[in-house]
Amino acid sequence: MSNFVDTIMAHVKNMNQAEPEFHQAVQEVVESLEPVIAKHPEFKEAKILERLIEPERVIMFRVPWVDDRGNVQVNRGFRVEFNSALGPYKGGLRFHPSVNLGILKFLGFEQIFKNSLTTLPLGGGKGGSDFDPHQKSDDEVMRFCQGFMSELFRHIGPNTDIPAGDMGVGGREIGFLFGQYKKLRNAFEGILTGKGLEWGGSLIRTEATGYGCVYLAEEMLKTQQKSFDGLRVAISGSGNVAQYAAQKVNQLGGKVVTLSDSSGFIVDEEGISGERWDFLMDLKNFRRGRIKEYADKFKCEFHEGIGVWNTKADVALPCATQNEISEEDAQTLVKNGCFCVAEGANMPSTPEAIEVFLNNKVLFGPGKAANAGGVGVSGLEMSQNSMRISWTREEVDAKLHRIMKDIHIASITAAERFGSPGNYVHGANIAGFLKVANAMIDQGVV
Ligand code: NDP
Ligand code: 2IT
Repeated sequence: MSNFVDTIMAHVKNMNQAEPEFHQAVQEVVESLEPVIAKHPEFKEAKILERLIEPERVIMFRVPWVDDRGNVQVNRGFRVEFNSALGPYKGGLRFHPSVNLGILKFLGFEQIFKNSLTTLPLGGGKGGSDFDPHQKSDDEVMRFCQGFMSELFRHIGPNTDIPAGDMGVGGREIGFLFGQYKKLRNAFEGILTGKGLEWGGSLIRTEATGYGCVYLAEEMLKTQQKSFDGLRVAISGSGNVAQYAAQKVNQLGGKVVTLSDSSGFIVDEEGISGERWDFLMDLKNFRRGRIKEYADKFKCEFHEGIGVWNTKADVALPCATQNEISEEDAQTLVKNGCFCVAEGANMPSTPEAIEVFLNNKVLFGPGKAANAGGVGVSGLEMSQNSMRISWTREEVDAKLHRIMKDIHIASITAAERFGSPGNYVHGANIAGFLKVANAMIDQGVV
């Protein structure tokens, strides 16, 4: 490691102890930025990196609520308002028992660069709670969301901070959160994205992250004169991102052979499409069941625990959670012939896994580029809310496609310009950073 990276990382680790995911996210960006800082002494002088790694504001709060048995429960709520150089804070809310400040700081930090890559005027933020929506009734989820918003509403606004969904926060939760905000503020405002289509949501927002991930992978494949047609695709997760990544792969002629959840994974050699995909949608979005039920219904393989990456595939789309692809998983994927990986999830590959992919010339699209379609269409939802109009499905999909193609070009161009052609990790980090850094310089020391 160089002196520059060493110095920054020593500072980050000292100031943010016990936040390993945050350290990991910062380290990757700082390593990518070495050649940029060498060429731009003005960034060093203005202490851009030191300022970027410090959130502008962190809000932590108590969320008490009452469960169905009448017992009082207490969870912790967070909103990390990381950087507003390019626009109001923007990023999802995650409800998962693993949520803590370090996880939300890694997500908020990455969001700054991802949002910059979309080309839309969006700052970066993230929030959530250690509340676990699994096995909760709709009423319990509603009471929790109302409790959560009873504090969050003071901190957000259509020009200040606009949260959205992430793990454990989908259409149901966004509805409950929106209802409570409206009641408290007595204002119908676009303060959340991913809203219902009848009350301010955008067409294609539900599909956007999964579709965008496949569009980015398609662009990477094109650089090698390949397409999805006839390819075997392994996908992890079976939530929002995985579902629509699978649908888009099917539409482009690929075959999705795996999906997973936190209990295990399925391998379906018939391909997860048609009535099988419809069954999955009902299972996960309405019955809220386990992936094993899919295997029971269609008589395919189910394996408990992790191991989804042992499935032979040409393309891997990790769409579950952080650090789900270990070095060994990456080696197995490469050994089995995988030549393209696009991260639907945030930071699903460990640094060691990324090294394996890059050393083996795998087309590797990092999350900041590959999953930016979700927040991209969130930005489009905000525009439609401000103009009080709704674009058609075709219009939004075309804009999403354009955003993903532009992210591909911006990443390739920045990688080339700063000495690592073909490295989308460096390219995405650098392209995302440059706009934010220049905006921070323009806006002075604030
Ligand atoms: P969902 O909650 O809809 O789905 C998450 C899926 O991942 C579920 O199938 C879940 O299984 C599985 N999962 C979670 N933790 C683990 C684990 N430790 N091991 C195995 N499987 C696990 O979330 P999303 O689909 O929205 O999000 C998935 C990823 O995509 C996250 O990294 C998120 O940050 C990222 N992302 C999401 C965007 C969005 O618009 N929603 C935008 C950009 C990125 P189970 O139900 O059993 O917990
Ligand atoms: O990680 C992400 O980009 C998201 N969860 C979506 C954020 C958003 O504001 O749509």
